[in-house]
Amino acid sequence: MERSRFLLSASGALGWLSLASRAEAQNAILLPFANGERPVAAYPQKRALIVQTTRPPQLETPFALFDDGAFTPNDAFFVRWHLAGIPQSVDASAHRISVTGAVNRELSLSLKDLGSMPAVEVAAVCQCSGNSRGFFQPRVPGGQWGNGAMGNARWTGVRLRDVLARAGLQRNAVQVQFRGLDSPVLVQTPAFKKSLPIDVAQSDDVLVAFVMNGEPMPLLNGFPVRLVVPGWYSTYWVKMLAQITVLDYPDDNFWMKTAYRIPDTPSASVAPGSTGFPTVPISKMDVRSFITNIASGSSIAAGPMTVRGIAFDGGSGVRRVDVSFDGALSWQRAALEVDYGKYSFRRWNAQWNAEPGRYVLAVRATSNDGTVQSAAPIWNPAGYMRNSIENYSVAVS
Ligand SMILES: Nc1nc2c(c(=O)[nH]1)N[C@H]1C(S)=C(S)[C@@H](COP(=O)(O)O)O[C@H]1N2
Ligand SMILES: [Mo]
Repeated sequence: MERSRFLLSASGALGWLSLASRAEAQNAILLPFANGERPVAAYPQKRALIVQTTRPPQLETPFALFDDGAFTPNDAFFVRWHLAGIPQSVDASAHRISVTGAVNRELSLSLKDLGSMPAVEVAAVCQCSGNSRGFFQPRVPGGQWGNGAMGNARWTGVRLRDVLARAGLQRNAVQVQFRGLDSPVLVQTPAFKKSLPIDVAQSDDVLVAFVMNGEPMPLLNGFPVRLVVPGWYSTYWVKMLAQITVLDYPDDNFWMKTAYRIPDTPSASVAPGSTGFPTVPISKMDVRSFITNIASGSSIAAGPMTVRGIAFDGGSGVRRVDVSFDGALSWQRAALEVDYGKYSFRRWNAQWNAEPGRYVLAVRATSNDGTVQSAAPIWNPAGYMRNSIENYSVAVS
């Protein structure tokens, strides 16, 4: 009761008729690769973020913010849309999600309907497949993100499985397709639709979520309701969810068949320049770790200090984190902080007695499934899934 009232009272109307002109450019930031200069601007419901593109809006979280805590505040959460036709407001009380296709009963669900179903909460990292693409060598086309196209939030919603059970799956169902309220500007552009295999769609943790960190989600992050697929890259986390279609055939729409595919090789890596290799749809995230309180290229004061950071993977959880203060020659085990679940950022810390000099710090995570980050960079033509060990040059004086 409480929850559905809270949901319906939120309007989601921003009046962002011209986002680009309303976003006041406050200053600029330099991402650490060639052509890395970006404006920094505050969009509606957002604090100042790094502007990658304005139409559609693509905003990156400044990396220093990840040092503030294990969860990324809603107003600091990155934003990525493919198509420029994004509603400027959504009336939550009128919003419906249709469930059609290979089902026994077609449904049209309101948020109130969802509010009457059992609610679950999961802490999960939402990371763009192309996070860190700007660091690919050789460079690849696509959004030149630094490391801030990711965030961690507590997502509350109902299980997709429960929604599908209400409709009743037919025996020939093989995938479930999702579409939001956004649409292409040109008729030739394919609408953004993503599909999950039927077993993933019915797993415990996939949610139709309407609350993000205890609040309605910002319009730019999918108000009033989005799909949450913990452990999987956020291309599947369809925002402003409006249509669920159960398919009895594998989805061959552009966003499944052509885009968001990775080489069918270990670590999704091929020799730079390769073409014509077999591909599979991108799915689970690989293991990553970062230092959050020291930026590469910075100068710090000598003395004992705590080095902090975050680690995560595609849902097995973080087993251990090691830090190096000598350019990956020797490693020191870091202490893992509070465990918010296997899909969440896991904070870690390590003690360092920093003596004057120049250092290369490095951090390496091992996941519970036994995967360890590698020093070797991966390469693929779309710039997906970067996860090599991060290095940080630091001057201590
Ligand atoms: N409706 C809709 N949902 C979408 C997209 C989109 O273009 N339209 N982009 C996807 C991609 S590629 C990413 S990385 C995430 C970004 O989620 P965020 O904007 O909340 O950070 O949304 C996903 N969901
Ligand atoms: Mo993405």
